[in-house]
Amino acid sequence: MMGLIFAKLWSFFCNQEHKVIIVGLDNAGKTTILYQFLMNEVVHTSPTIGSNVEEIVVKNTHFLMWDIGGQESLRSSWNTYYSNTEFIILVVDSIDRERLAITKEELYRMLAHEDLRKAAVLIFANKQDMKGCMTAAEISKYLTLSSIKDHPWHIQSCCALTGEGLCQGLEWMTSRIGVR
Ligand code: G3D
Ligand code: MG
Repeated sequence: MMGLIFAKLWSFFCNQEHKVIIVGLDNAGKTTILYQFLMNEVVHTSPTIGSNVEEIVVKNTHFLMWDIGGQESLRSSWNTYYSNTEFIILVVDSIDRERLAITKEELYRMLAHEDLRKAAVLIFANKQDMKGCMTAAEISKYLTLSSIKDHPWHIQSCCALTGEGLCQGLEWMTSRIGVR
């Protein structure tokens, strides 16, 4: 049932041309979230186009996903994938308190980028099944999301292992499309 709704939402979303990039530190759960999308069989992957970049093409929609946990030297080329991005999905490991500062740094670096000025940001507070994890509210406060006025943003708690919360995240994204 859950899977069906998810597949419907996902295919609705994918039938339109909207570029989405999925970012987050390594181990945040990006690949697992992507796997949930792949299970709905409306997507296929193209070969890896870079050591830390994966491209997924669904009809005319391009999904570029990369880990921002790489070395500083690799990060400089990431912005070549920013142009025309409508949505940024930022995946946060809610148990990883130590590296939340790095995530914050990367978030604000992205938001300041010219090519991402029109992008809306969906933050997934992932791994909510883990004991002692930060809540979405705590992460929101730490990342000072309420200070972001020039980009639409939304934070959604989720568990990529079960798929819980992923639908709600996509729903927010589709609701944004109506606004534009
Ligand atoms: P990445 O692609 O962002 O680097 P992955 O991250 O998707 O590879 O996930 C990293 C690890 O976190 C994986 O564990 C994965 O199973 C786990 N993980 C992802 N999402 C969740 C979640 O919601 N809850 C829990 N408990 N674990 C999650 P392994 O052990 O395979 O490395
Ligand atoms: Mg990965």
